[in-house]
Amino acid sequence: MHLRCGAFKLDLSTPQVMGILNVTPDSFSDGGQYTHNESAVAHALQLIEDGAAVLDIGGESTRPNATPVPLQQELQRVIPVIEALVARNIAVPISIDTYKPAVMRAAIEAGASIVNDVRALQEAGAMDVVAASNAGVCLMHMQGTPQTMQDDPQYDDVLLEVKDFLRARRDVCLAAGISADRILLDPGFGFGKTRAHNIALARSLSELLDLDCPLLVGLSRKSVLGQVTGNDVAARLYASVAAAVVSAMQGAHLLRVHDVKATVEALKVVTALK
Ligand code: 7PJ
Repeated sequence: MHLRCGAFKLDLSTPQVMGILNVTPDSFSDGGQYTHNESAVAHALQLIEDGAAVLDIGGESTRPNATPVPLQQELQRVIPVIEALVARNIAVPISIDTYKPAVMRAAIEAGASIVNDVRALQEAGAMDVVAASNAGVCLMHMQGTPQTMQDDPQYDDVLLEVKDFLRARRDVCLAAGISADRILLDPGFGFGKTRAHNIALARSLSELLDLDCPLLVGLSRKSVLGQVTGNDVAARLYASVAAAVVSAMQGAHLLRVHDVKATVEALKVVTALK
């Protein structure tokens, strides 16, 4: 199993880590710490040293009720960081966490190799931007929008509905000429899901392997882990590592995490003992 993305062929035969690099001032867990270009670059280099196989750069928080960021501001946040990292010839692909086609295009031009889209390329023009590039793409499931998604999410069968959505979006990508080895699929933990929905999905993650694309899982520091442990966001490291381990045991290929060093080490044990 591998992912083709830009100039990279990412080996996913063992579970790998995508390190989160937020350059938003209001991200819920490390908001405000990495808004300056220099400190964002320094953090990114640390994540690579800690073993991240991908860096995921985001300039707009998608937490529930987050305020949308205007296009120009999002560009100003993320593009200089991508350019600075590309100029340093880093050895890992850069992923851009955005749903805006103009940000996707600018990020790819600046050297990003993966588009991580919580709206699964449903924004007008987004599919065309990715299809016209050689970037990889992560298609994530979300019910509703970040403004309203946690109000009262409802499913008849959460696994079936998430799986049908991901299959349909994958098929639209294939029809647009984006080959299956450029596509990551993600059930979107916390995006329009209750605690019960998140847990049901986590338990049946392996069912998504039928879709024949590598799976990305983002559970790091998320509220479901707070609900399970009673810990607030600053104290969810152990829970996050446990969630990454369980996900990898069920077949997840890429774990999107804040705590790269701890997760990379835990995943080495998964790989050795599985
Ligand atoms: C995810 C994401 C996720 C993907 C965020 C947070 C909220 N992208 N972006 N999957 N979550 N693909 O990190 O808690 O789960 S932002």
